[in-house]
Amino acid sequence: MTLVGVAVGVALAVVAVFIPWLPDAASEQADIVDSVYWVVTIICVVVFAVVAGVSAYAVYKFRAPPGDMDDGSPIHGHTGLEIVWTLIPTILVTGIAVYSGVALAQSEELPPDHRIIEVSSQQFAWTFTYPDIEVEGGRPLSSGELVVPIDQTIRFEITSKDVIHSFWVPEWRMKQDAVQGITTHTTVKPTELGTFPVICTELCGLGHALMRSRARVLSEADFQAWVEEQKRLAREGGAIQGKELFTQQCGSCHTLADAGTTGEVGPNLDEVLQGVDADFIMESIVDPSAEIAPGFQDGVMPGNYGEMFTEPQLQGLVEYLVNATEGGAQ
Ligand code: HEC
Ligand SMILES: [Cu+2]
Repeated sequence: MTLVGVAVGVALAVVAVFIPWLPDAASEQADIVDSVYWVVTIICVVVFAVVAGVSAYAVYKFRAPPGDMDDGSPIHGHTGLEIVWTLIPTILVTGIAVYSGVALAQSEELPPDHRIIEVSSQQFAWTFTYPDIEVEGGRPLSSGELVVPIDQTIRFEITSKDVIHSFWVPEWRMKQDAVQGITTHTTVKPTELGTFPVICTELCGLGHALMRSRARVLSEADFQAWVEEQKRLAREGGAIQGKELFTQQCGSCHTLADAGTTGEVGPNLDEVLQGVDADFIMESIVDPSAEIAPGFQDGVMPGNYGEMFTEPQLQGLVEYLVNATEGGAQ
């Protein structure tokens, strides 16, 4: 009976292992997490198969013949069996706990040359701040997309301005809640170049499904070039930079023909910005709660653009929106 169970278990485990269920593993942590995941999955599949196989066999083998209305024979337990089915799970569960603990400790190991990136979340946007990179005006570089160099360990310091969110890049595997009032952490060492989604994986309100950004993993040289470009943008502002900012930060919620964006969470800016002036646009960006566009809700548009963007960036954004909508009795 047990042999049948074991055979089914092995067959199912083979199926489980050879179908690519998981996203690519693009960080050192991903390999560690995946090992734990597969070891636990295989143990579960085998245990399930043994139990289900034995049960199914017993149901068939010991079924009552038609018309048999007798009671079953009285059974008083079996000490040997009971010891075995207590001992095996105890050993398995303890083993899994120790193995997971070691994996967790390994994945959070921080080499001395790690980089810190602050992840700030709010309904419904991510802001990534690089505390050791300074831009115009002495403020730290911050960005709506996460850009990191490859092969460098990053310690993410995660906070929330409102409800609980959760920071997750599936290809990196590490996932950490963002909770108002405390700073949580996670560690990732990206090992693959490319662009990956940043997802909020804690239901956080109306715009939860749109609370996405992207993580770009660049070579060290490209990363430095990106940093220089960000510094230049922060210094110069201007309508061209405004367009880029708009596409990156605002397009997921707003439709604007000139930028080719089609978001529908907020008002269609091609329509609502007709004939409004630059001051109104500036106020709408830095203080979206001051006036709520009819038919829309307060608290959906992020309220921190005033802190996130430099003055030249804000000016550039407004200038761009005025031009793009041909509104603006400047
Ligand atoms: C998460 C979705 C979201 C994002 C991201 C977002 N907005 Fe909004 N926006 C809204 C919503 C919803 C409203 C309507 C409620 C209000 O007026 O606050 C709005 C209102 C506005 C208005 C005022 C429209 C009017 O007629 O009152 C402007 C201008 C605007 N957004 C520009 C921007 C810009 C520029 C950005 C990027 C820096 C941006 N928004 C990012 C959702 C968003
Ligand atoms: Cu969220």
